[in-house]
Amino acid sequence: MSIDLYTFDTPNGRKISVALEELGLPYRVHVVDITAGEQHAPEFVRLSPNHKIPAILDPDGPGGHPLSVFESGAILIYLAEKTGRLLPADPVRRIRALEWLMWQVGGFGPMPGQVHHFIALADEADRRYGLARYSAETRRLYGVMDAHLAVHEHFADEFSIADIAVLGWAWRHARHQVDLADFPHVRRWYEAVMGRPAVQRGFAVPLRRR
Ligand SMILES: N[C@@H](CCC(=O)N[C@@H](CS)C(=O)NCC(=O)O)C(=O)O
Repeated sequence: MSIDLYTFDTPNGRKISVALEELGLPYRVHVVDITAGEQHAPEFVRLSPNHKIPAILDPDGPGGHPLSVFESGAILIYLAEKTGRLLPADPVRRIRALEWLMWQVGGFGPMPGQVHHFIALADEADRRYGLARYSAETRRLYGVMDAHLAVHEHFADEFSIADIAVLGWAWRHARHQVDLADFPHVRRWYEAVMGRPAVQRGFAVPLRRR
């Protein structure tokens, strides 16, 4: 049975279409147009009480019962555990993947997300402080990634849900005004994971109605 994916064409939304493609799980997309306020519709809030995409509904959850999941990090863990893939079973390798997954959800998402917000403000006085603060922190996070990827092929020991989580936001590097030429190890990793056929399918699936 297909998993119902409630999402939109955004960094957090793309993580899940990429993961579903990588895992080869059948799914149906339900576009939740957050620019039109559809994240506040009562039927969506029943799945995602934080009023944010993405969310999934798995009709074939544990015990054969339907299960809904919100928060992209939780969805990635759920899908990895459902399939036994993209999250190592070995406790040390598993925690390495979870560290970077949490790092993304807690930092490399909220920080570039603030850059996207402040950069769009028309008023220069409103824009200046927020853009300076969040751009600096976003660049610092790229530096953290670059140092890690200088000595690791992937975020964990192998391609995992941590790579997918980070990729959702690295995909928007131009929008938060980061030139990957400044972070050569991030660029090497980015080009490699973007070259994966399933990743390309996950970014190509239409997540907007128009
Ligand atoms: N921590 C959440 C963040 C989700 C999130 O921020 N989603 C954004 C789109 S990328 C959203 O739904 N925004 C709509 C709104 O804030 O009203 C996750 O990782 O799933």
